[in-house]
Amino acid sequence: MAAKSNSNHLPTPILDTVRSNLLEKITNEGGYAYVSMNTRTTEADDIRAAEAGLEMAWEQLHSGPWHSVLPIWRDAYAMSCLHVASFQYRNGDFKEALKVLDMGLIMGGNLLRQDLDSAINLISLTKSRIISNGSNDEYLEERKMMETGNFNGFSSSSNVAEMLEVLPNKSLSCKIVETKSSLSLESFLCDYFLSSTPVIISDSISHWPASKKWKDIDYLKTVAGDRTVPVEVGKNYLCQDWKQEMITFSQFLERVQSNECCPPGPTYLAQHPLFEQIQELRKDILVPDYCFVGGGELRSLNAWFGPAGTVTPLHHDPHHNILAQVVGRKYIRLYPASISEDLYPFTETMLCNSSQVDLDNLDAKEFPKATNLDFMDCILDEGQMLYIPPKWWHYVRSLTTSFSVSFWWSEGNS
Ligand SMILES: O=C(O)CCC(=O)C(=O)O
Repeated sequence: MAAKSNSNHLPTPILDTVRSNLLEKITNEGGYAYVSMNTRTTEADDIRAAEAGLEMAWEQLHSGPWHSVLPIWRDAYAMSCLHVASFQYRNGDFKEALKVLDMGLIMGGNLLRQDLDSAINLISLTKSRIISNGSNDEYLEERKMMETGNFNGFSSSSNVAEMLEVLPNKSLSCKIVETKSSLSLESFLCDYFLSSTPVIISDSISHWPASKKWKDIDYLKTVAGDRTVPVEVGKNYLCQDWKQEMITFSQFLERVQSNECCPPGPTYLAQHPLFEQIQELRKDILVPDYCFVGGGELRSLNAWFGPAGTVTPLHHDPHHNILAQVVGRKYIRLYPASISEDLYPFTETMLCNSSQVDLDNLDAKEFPKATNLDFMDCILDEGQMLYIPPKWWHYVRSLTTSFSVSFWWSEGNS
C-alpha cells in the first residue's frame, strides 16, 4: 500500500521561473502538441496530459542520433519528468516518482537539474520518515527483507591462481606496474605525471567512508535502492548482443549478487556519473589531491560497479585518470600511446579510441602486430588507485565483485 504525501506538489522553483520561456522555445521548434499537453497538465491538473507530454518528449529524444537531438527537447523531457513525478508524489507512489526523476537526470537537459535533485531529496526524506514511523507497509516489508535476507555484503576472498586462468595470454609476465605507498604530490608529478608513466598508489583511500560503506549491500540499498541507473548487459561493449538497460539500483545489486554471467553476460554499471546523480554516494568519496597536479580541471567522476567477469575492452581516453579501487579487485593491462598503430584502432569515429584486438581471444592472423607487444599490467587491489596517463591503452577485467571510481582530469594551459 502506498502512503499519501503530506504536501501537494513537488516544489520546482527553477521550472516556475523558466517555464513560459521554455514553452515559447518549444513552440518555435514546432512542438505545438507538446505545449498544448503541457498547458493542460498545469491548468487542468491532468495526469494523462503530463504522461502524454512525457511520451512526446521521449519520442523527440529518440528521433535520431543523440548528438542531433535539439537541447530544448532534453529540457522539455526534464520538465515532463517533474510534472509526472509530482502527480506520483501526491499519490504516494514514491518509487515511480524517483524512477521518472532519475530518467530526467539521466536523459534530460541541465536546465532543470536542480529541481530534479531537490525533488529526489524531498522524496527520499519523506520516504525515510515514513519508514521510521512505520507507516508504509511496502517499505517496511522491503526493509525487513534487507535485514533478514541474504545481504551479507561482498566477499573479497579470492584465489589468485584461479583468477589468472581467466586473464588474457601472457598476463603478469611482462612489466608489472610499480606500486608506491604514500606517494608525495611532488614525486607523483616528477616521476609519473610528467613522464606519462602509470603507477599504483596504495594506502590512499582508506579514509574514504566508501571503503567501508560500499561493502555493505544494506547501506547501498538504503541510499540508492529505488534509484534508476543505466547498466550495460553483455560480454563487453564491442559485442553484438551487448545492450543497455535502465534498472533500479536494487535490481542491479540483486544481479551483482546472483552473479548472472550466463549469456548475454554480466550486468555492468559502467562509466556512469553516479555521484552527480546520487549525492549521498558522492559524500562517501574524496577527489584525490593527485587530480589537481598539472593545474587542469576535473572533467568527470564515473562509477564502475559490477560482478566478477566484467570486461572493458582495450581503449584509450584523452584525459589523465586515477582509477580508485574501492571494493574488490581488477586486472588491468596497459599499452603506451606510442604503439597505437599496432593495436588496430577501429576506423569508425564512434569507436576510434577502441582497439579491434580482443585480448581475451587474440587472433594472431588478423592482428599480427599485436601479438608480441610489450605491455604493463597489474592486479589493482582494494584500496589502491592506478594512475593511467592520457591516451594509454587499457583493458580492464574485474576479478571479484568490484566497485571502482575513475577521476578524469585535464592539463592546465600553462
Ligand atoms: O574499470 C573499468 O572497467 C574500466 C575503467 C576505465 O576504462 C577508465 O577508468 O577509463
